[in-house]
Amino acid sequence: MKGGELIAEFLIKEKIPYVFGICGHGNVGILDALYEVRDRIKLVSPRHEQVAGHMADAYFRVKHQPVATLTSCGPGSANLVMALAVAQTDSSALLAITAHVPTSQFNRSPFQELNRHNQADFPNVIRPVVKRSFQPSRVDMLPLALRQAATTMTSGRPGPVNVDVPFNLFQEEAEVALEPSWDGFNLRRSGAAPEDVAAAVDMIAAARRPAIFIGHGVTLSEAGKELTELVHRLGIPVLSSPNGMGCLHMGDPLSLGFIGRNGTYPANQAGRHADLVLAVGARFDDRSSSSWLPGYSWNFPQAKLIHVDVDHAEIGRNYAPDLGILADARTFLQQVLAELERRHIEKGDKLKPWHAEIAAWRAEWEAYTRPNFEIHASPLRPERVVADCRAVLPDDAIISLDSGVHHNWYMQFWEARRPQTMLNTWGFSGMGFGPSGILGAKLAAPDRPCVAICGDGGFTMVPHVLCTAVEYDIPAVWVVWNNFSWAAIRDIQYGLFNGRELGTAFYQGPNNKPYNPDFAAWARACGVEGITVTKSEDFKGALEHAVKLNKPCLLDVHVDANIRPPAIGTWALPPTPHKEPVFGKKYIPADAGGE
Ligand SMILES: Cc1ncc(C[n+]2csc(CCOP(=O)(O)OP(=O)(O)O)c2C)c(N)n1
Ligand SMILES: [Mg+2]
Repeated sequence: MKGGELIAEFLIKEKIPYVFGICGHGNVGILDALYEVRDRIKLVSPRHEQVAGHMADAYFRVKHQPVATLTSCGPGSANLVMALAVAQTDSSALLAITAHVPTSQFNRSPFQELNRHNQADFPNVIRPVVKRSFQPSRVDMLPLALRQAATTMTSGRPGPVNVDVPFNLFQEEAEVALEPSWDGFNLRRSGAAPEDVAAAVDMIAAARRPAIFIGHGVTLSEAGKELTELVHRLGIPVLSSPNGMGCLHMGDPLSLGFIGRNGTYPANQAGRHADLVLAVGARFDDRSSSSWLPGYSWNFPQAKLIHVDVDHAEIGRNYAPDLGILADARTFLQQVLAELERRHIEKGDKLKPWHAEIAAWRAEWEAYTRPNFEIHASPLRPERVVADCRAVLPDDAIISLDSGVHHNWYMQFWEARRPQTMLNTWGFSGMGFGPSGILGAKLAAPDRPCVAICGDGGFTMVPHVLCTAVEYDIPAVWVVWNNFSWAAIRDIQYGLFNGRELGTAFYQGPNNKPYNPDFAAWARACGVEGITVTKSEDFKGALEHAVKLNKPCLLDVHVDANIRPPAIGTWALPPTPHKEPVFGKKYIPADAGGE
């Protein structure tokens, strides 16, 4: 069998229905093998390798089944780095097959070989952004490499894995057979030690102001049901990082939303005042911890911390836990539920004062924010875009967000109602993920509305996603949040550097007239329906139309750049002084020496 045929057979056997990739001289050998199996594996070729990577990443996040990317040697694969970084930092699995120069040409500096330090050195280019890279150099090395790659990407904490294949392997033949299939995702789950479960339940039962903090680990582990059961059984409020959103229905009275500068007031208050935090599959990064400044979002070590994760490296990375537990989120929650049952621990009245405090924070937050959701304006108020998306989109609709201030608004106000419905580039915040990922999401969930909400800047980085949607008939919707600026960065610049601005907005001409392309016309040029929305009264209907259309559609929505999301915690870039919250005061307990 030729190596290319073996790889194609592997993809079929492992039920990988899609390869997202772009051709190059390095991978024509395997394209020919994919031609043979084109009825069973569909090749989708976007116009940029970064898009291919984000599509595969989003496909996994929606379906929890990995797909593959295919890129050529040198520049084609170099274009993939960004997408791998996004997948790596958000623990998303994809199989990146990269092609390389023939082994007989290693170290001769053929076209596109990077070899200053080591032959065919692409695996070193991507080392920090993959879980593992494999470089088989003979056809008979492929079966093992493929099985190990597949197992690595989906076991433990998932992540992107690379198989780098020299050109000749696609064409050379050997007596080879595939190794047994890998187990698949989420099949081997680790549990906590019984004494850790008992200790965790002791701490939970003793707490008077407990809070649960969830992250992507809960989503990846598909532990929404167990989480909801625990939360309802004991009445513990939940704070969520963006990639954990929807594991608990965010309309639930115990769902307080995101914590940190762009979080909600009730979430930050609960974090500041909690006496016990149970963190599950969450990692206390700077944005969900107000850059670890005590009293802004969390109050460790005054609060006790139980930190549960499948990855040792995340347990206690930023806050030393009182109890660190290495376990799969769902298994751990099942163990806790069983222990509660065994000890007959129920909700009781002891959390009533805590619930009353939370209800009061909620009411303050509602009174502060709600009126802005009712205001109609041109350009649109950001709140209206969020509210109308929520009103129009069904609970199972998928939204993908990009990096930017539009994302901050969704972190603070989006109400995800199901797991795996809100896709965020959280760890790396790579612009391009939102508008590209939605194509992969739609292929993973063809019967559900899939809407990208992305900045005008971010969309302009990958506008060719429209061509791919047309070529492959992928009816995704893009809401371009058009504020004529790199607004997230413009606002940081304004805030930290006395209102001076350079390089953070789009202008034309000597008078700095705001500039952007006509996005709707651009869409039409690609064969996509494009609608410009300049006033809030028109947005809801336009979105309804776009979702019903069942064809790709772009809405160019002019949003007011000068209305900023209320900062609740803080975010620090030392040594520059950080800003204080605009609403509510940070809480420093008396024994920490006052404010
Ligand atoms: C590829 C990439 N380049 C630069 C950045 C830094 N960055 C973060 S947000 C942002 C501005 C985003 O502008 P836009 O897409 O218009 O979104 P807005 O903030 O206006 O909502 C930039 C440049 C990034 N995260 N990713
Ligand atoms: Mg913008």
